Amino acid sequence: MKKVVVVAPTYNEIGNIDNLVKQVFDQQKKVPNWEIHLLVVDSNSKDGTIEIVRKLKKNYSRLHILETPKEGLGRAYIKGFKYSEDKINPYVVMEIDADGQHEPNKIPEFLKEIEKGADFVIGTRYSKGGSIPSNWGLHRKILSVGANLFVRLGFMKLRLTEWTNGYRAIKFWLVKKAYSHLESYSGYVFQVAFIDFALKNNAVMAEIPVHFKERKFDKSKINAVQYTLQVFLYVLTHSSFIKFVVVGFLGFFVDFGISWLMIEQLHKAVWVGTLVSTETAILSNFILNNYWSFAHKKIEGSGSFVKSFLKFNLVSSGSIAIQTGGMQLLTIIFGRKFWYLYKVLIIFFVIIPYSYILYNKVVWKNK
Ligand SMILES: Nc1nc2c(ncn2[C@@H]2O[C@H](COP(=O)(O)OP(=O)(O)O)[C@@H](O)[C@H]2O)c(=O)[nH]1
Ligand SMILES: [Mg+2]
Repeated sequence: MKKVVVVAPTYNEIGNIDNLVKQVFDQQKKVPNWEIHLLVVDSNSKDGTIEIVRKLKKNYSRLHILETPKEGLGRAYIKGFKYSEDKINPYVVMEIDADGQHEPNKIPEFLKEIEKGADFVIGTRYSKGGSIPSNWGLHRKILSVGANLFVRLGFMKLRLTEWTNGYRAIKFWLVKKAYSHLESYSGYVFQVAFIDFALKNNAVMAEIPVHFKERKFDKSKINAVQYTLQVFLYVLTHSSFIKFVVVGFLGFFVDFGISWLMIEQLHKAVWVGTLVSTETAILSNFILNNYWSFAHKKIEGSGSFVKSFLKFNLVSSGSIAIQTGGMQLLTIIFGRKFWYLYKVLIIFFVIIPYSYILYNKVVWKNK
């Protein structure tokens, strides 16, 4: 029988923990081929949460307790995962909030997705069938929807609708692999870092819709300003897409700078200056993308490096052809007065998606 450890971090959840424990173990009868364990990771709650859990432990042999210092949600989870590995040896771990916002009766659905082949199942509030509390104020709704949308767009991974909710099931092989990455993220941003890591390691992702209920007791422990900042910084420093756009801009300056140098300063023929500058920009873009934007798919070894560089040249020639053709077409239709506007539109709506998709599908394919 496969073991699943449901890890529930708690910080002052005395009014909620009782229900959580009962409801989690109520799911056992629905999943006879799984052995459900619940690990409460308490970070030094001052309200007596842990005393309640200790009492409950007498009735539930698969209820476990880990006490940690208060070092943030991410740290509590990592410690919980390591404890599970040492003491329980699970096939899957789950993340769940202990405050009643995640309904434990969804646990069987998570496990079903795992059985169907997923490595990482996310409970999403933002697809059909999921929800956030309807009585939340407008600013809270905007913050929640906005943060998610920012991450989705920042990573250009639109097929995932949820990045921040902490109701998940993850196969343990992936957890072990992720330790060293996740250890740098002690707070709530750990949730975003975990999905990013899973995607970069080609994990099979799945989503199931969940309702995010109103908290039953006490209030959220999140520091919204600090959290928003951490998420923003994480995306900026880890998104291949954002790095790819930055490299594109740098390439523009390399191209322009060398052209200027060769044509204006060295008085070379325009075609020579253009040829040298374009090819230098293509080469520098390729290197920067390989070692920075797509570092997780890095091409190594001189043979494959040259082959990929040639493919990169082909994709780049394609974007020159698209730009030239597109500019010509728009000029014929609308006249030449707004040529710069056409250029900006073509770059944003055609060249950027075209290059990003082909870099991912042709040059830096998944390993
Ligand atoms: N162990 C531990 N649990 C935490 C910590 N911070 C928050 N939690 C728990 O994590 C869960 C989610 O926290 P919550 O404040 O409800 O976040 P929100 O639902 O995103 O507003 C709850 O069960 C909290 O008790 C922490 O530093 N350590
Ligand atoms: Mg909560």
